[in-house]
Amino acid sequence: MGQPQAQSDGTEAGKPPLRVGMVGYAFMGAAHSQGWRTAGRVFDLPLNPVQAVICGRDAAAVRAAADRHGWASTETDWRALVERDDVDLVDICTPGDSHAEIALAALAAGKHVLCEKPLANTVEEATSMARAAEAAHARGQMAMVGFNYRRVPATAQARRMVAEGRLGRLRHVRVTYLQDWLVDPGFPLTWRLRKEQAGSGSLGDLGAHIIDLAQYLVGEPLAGVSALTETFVRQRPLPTGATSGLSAVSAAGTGEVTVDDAALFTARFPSGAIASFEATRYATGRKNALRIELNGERGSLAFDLERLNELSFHDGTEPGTEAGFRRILVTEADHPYLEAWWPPGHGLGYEHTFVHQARDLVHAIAEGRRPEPSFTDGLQVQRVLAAVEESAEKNSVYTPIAV
Ligand code: SOE
Repeated sequence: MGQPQAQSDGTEAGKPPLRVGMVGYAFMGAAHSQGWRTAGRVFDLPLNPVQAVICGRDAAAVRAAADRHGWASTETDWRALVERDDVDLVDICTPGDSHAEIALAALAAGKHVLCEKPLANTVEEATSMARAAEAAHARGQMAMVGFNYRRVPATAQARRMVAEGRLGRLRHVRVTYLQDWLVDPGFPLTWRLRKEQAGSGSLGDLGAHIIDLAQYLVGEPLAGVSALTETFVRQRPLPTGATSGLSAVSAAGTGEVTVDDAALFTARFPSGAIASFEATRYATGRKNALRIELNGERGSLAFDLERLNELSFHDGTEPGTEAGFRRILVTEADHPYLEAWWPPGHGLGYEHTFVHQARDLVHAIAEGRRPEPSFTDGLQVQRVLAAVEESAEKNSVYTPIAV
């Protein structure tokens, strides 16, 4: 671990603060809270993240969230949070239908912004957000999208290896993101199943992650897609309002599911690699199985989020009699993000991706550097999501990604 001088609240003395205001306190709010709480305690950061205020509409619930996750104060109206003088950065952890409004207000109020994925519910919203963010970058305000899987040490190590040419020219990219929390048709109609709130279903929720991750690993944006989507269960019980993580309680009555349950598409990268993507919440037994494999002329790499401290690497330049996939344990101090953590072999988990995300954003802000993924990167993912929907509507017609 790093050796900063700790104060009684565990953060570092003598550094300028970065006062964070978070909107939303459910699953992603809890995950981002971990990130803000831990980043400055583990990494030697140029700014000291301070959990200034958390916002939610239910006063009692947001107070409980503040106590649980270490926030100093609460608000029940995000507009009040955005206007506060003691907030430098607004972290948006709400459903997609409020991302654009909050982000635009925060940027207009002079704040830095971190926004959960997908950036928005439509290309139109994402375009206005990217425009505002680019103008804000020029004023020294930074805006980043929360594609946290770039921050798994193993995926960052995979990016390094691709960039170093260890795989040579890429031919295939194979990506799946499989969950199963909708298999039960009695699972209630929560916000993730409503187009007006979530924008799309498994496509925006899971597909956005794998689109971003694949483009990040390959190092270029997708050129076009041919897609299929399906909604398997079209009516679901209405929820009572009580939700926790991905679970919820149902009440009497049913409502219509207005998003996709599964999305499949093939795609082309401009450099010639072809790709397949699959996102679903109906892969019985698969809880959070994000898997990616890259096959190049010189080698192959594979990653599985359920074994996130590992990479599989086949070095195609080794003699055939000795070659094969070997496991790289990504826990060495020289691996990305691991200089500040535990000795080799003492692995990390899901929550550490949010710590690394906070770390990277703090550095970008302090160094006046445009963070990655920027809102412009988020807009590009949004265009891929739109092209997938358009292609699926036209029975898999190849649909180029708009630029
Ligand atoms: C639900 O499918 C979910 O929580 C996503 O919303 C997250 O982005 C993903 O990381 C885990 O699964």
